[in-house]
Amino acid sequence: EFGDGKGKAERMFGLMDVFLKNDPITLQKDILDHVEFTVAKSRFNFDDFEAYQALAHCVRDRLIERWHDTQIHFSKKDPKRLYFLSLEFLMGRSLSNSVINLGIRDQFADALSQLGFEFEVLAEQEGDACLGNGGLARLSACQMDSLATLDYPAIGYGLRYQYGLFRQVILDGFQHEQPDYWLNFGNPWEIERVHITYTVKFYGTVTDEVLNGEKYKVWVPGEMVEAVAYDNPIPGYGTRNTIDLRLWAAKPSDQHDMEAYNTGDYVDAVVNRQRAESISSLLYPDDRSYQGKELRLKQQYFFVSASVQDIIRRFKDKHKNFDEFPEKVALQLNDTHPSLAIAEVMRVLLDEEHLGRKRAWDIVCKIFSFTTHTVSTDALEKIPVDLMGSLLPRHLQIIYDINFNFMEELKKMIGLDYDRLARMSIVEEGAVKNIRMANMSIICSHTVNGVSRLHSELLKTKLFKDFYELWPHKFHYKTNGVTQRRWIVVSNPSLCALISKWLGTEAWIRDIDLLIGLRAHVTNAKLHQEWKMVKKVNKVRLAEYIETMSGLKVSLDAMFDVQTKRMHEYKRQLLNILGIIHRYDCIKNMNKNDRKKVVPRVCIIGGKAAPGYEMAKKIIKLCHVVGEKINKDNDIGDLLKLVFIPDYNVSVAELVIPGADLSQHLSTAGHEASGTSSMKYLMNGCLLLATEDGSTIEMIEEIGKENMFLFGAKVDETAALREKGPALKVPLQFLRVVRMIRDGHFGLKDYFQSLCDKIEGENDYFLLGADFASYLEAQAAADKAFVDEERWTKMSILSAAGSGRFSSDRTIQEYAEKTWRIQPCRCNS
Ligand code: H53
Repeated sequence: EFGDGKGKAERMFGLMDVFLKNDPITLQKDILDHVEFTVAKSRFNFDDFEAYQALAHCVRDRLIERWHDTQIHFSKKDPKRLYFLSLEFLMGRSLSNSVINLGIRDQFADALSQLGFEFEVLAEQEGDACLGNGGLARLSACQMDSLATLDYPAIGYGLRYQYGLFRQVILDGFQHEQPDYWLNFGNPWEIERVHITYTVKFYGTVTDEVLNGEKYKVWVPGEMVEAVAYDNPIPGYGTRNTIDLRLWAAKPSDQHDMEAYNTGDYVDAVVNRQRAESISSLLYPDDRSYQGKELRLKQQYFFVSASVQDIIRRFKDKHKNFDEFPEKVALQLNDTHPSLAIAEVMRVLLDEEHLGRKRAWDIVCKIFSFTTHTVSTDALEKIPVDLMGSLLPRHLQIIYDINFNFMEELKKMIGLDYDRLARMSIVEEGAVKNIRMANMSIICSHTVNGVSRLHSELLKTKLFKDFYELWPHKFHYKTNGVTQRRWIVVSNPSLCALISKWLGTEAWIRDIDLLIGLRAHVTNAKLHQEWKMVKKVNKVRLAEYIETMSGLKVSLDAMFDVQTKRMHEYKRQLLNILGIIHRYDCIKNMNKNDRKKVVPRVCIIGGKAAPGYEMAKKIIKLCHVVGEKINKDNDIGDLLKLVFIPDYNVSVAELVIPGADLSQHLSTAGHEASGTSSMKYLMNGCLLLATEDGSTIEMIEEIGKENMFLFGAKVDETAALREKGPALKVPLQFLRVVRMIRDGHFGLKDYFQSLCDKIEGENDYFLLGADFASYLEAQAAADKAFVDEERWTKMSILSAAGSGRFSSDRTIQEYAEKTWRIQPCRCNS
């Protein structure tokens, strides 16, 4: 890192000001230079993909320039930094987002058009970086964008998986998973740092050693792997600040298996070296179920160990001792996946820095904050003690030690309430002993955040009740948010232009609260006309996509009704499909006159199912068989269509969300911690049909009940409904549609029986039957509103106008001020 004071680097930088220019001639030359020398194609002959590669490198150069400036600035100022640890970052594409945040999109578009290329066409060439599963992972990506934009000195740490989330391919209506080898054509958005490597240790034994009369533990590892840094610059909008997302890749260590070489087992030793790389080879595709897999634990420790070494190295560059560590370092645990960082910091401070237990523990308690994303006990991570002991023997000792001390303290506070002590212990006793990662995270963090107000209430009253009663001050929430840069500016340029025009400023792109200004024009006929036009443009784009993908032509006059998210029973895609069957059934039974009153719908469903999640996969298949029947029924025509959009990912979302009229968020109340896709739809002026769950409850406060279609049991009603069991009344329409599936109306009678079994009678844990009537009412209300164009447009404008609270800028600001206690550090040069 660069030195203090007026070093050579600073003087040179001062002379050069902005190093790379962005006038059309420079840009064209730079693009052609990259065609010729980076892509190694002739500048007289290159195709769209090669042009994209060259363009990406050109943008990368500019990112690197600002990234350097920012790092130098941070290093000089030495502010308290936030280290954001997450096993998943769902970044999607980078090109458009980068040029927009750098403020040079138009310059690039002009330069390209003079070369005979269209910016949008080239942007389409880029593949998605899918290093995450769903909501949690995309949230990390949105938060990185906000951290950069708000000038916070932050670094994200994660894993550079070679295989991202599987590609979903639909064959005959069934989901198949294909590997996503996303690095095939290189990745211009990362910088490989061959010199930034750390050794990560695994297995082995722990011995005692004496140094200067003091006893220390020494971990003698059985395996060592190198972590190599890959830096991904994240540009802020309207600022030079460009922060770092540092992802680690596993490489064999030179120290690896020296013994094997010495004993002459050369071939085996080389093969073993190769195995080391498997640590960062793939992203686990199940986003909620935890299986005690060794490779997964290895991934977690690998990225945590490399990150902690990097953080401590950076701190020691500037400081002689650890006194100021808590004033300079905030470590954020994105769920429990990185929670081994707690034991790792403890280990380094104890065994390597020799700080002594009291000081080490004191530091640990001041630097960690933890955000949990789940509402269910089943989703909490547990690591079998045997696995932990074999892979990380020293960490297991440290965890036991933390737990012992905690239990002793706890006994003093609550007495010998053994049940409660057992519930709160980090170690779960039972046939298999487990380490409860959430308990460890709560005990060792100064703050525990939920992701919506309701979520936080559930944490306090259910999931972590014991801890809340002990430490009420630790429990907080920061309602999730999404970045308007990606979800309006990049994905909906027409809406972006319209908003700026009507607000008379582009400042809302950094200051989302300004969106509220749209309310002042909500009855303006001119705005209505333009607003409808924007929606139309986006619907055309989506309709074209549907046609190229499935061959299905859809009517633009129909309501585009969308549900896109991971497939989960609790998210109740099944409720949507049952509703569609009901609608189909009704239309079939109508006379010609009544049919004229039907609001035509294009129902769109998209989302991936975890490969081992059978029920979710059956729902996908059901969606296809129902779609096939409806779409082929000429008698129905444009009144109803059902489309499944395969391989839903960030770039598909960018296309689908702006084109939606209505979006559905159907989780059984109390099951969605927050939900973030609803925020993206809302910002795009899409109306919500939703249960009162997660962050929707807060949306009601911003948008008003009258501008949404709400339905279903509330969170405090679900338990009573479940208790009713067989006595629970479900509407006849519900029984009828389930019967249609059971009777083979859509084929595959036997295959769907188990699906039907799960939603009938006592088995209907997610209360589809109980909520069905109210769901249909909400759907009818949506139909009614849709035919009143003026009312619908007004509701749409009010949805977007009221979405400001759901920007990740607001979330990040709250975290920065209340949890991490960090200050902006703007690089002005
Ligand atoms: O995290 C989102 C929430 C959403 C929640 C989701 C999530 C995952 O994506 C994966 C695992 C997990 O436990 C939770 O389901 O409600 O909006 C971001 O906080």
